[in-house]
Amino acid sequence: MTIPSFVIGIAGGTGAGKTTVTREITEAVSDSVTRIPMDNYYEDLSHLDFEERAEVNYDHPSAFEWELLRDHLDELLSGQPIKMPQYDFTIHNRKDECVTAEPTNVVILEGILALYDSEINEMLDLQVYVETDADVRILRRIERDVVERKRDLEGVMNQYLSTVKPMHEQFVEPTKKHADLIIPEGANRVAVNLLEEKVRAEARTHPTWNVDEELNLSDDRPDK
Ligand code: UZR
Ligand code: MG
Repeated sequence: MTIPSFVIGIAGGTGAGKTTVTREITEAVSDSVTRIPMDNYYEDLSHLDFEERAEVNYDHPSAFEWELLRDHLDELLSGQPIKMPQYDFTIHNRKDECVTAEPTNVVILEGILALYDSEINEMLDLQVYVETDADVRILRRIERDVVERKRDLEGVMNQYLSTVKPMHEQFVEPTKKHADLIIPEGANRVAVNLLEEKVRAEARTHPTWNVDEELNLSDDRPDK
């Protein structure tokens, strides 16, 4: 059983580069990292129809199922596997199937509000905020939503002005004060490399691995 030794929260506005930073700092040791994208913890909206779901404010804290997220983090931290929901952006809802996530040395919670909840903040060993200018973020958001998520440009613009931007200012940006580390621009090489080194080191400190190593060392001791 693995008890995670290092839990990182990565927050920041939409399009800031959270997912990219997470991918880059975990690539080399992905087997030892459990990634928890916060999108998977949007409330189950199956009781609404598609049009109603499209109107939901997904940038407000109330859109998330915090209770489940806290429980799942708790379970991982006590060495239990979780059944993580999966989210489908094209239908604005959870998929039917869940994915089992096993606890590993390093756990990374990634999402716009990863540093929002005080109980979750207490579970985090390192709080990171990815800070990227709003103009860069909206350009990336347009590209992602129009190209990858097949939304129309006007809809993306309306949503940005009506909810994404005000919610960012009200709820996301203020969480920066909880951050231990602020990464200026997701692509900041130096910051990403430093963080990657830290993740690598933590990924190697497997409790079982340490025990094995100690046993090997003790074999070599002359007094044994
Ligand atoms: P990231 N989001 C959607 O566009 N559709 C959904 O069904 C659920 C979420 C968006 C959400 C938020 N806002 O800005 C963004 N809206 O996903 C967060 N509107 O994801 O951090 O990857 O940009
Ligand atoms: Mg992302």
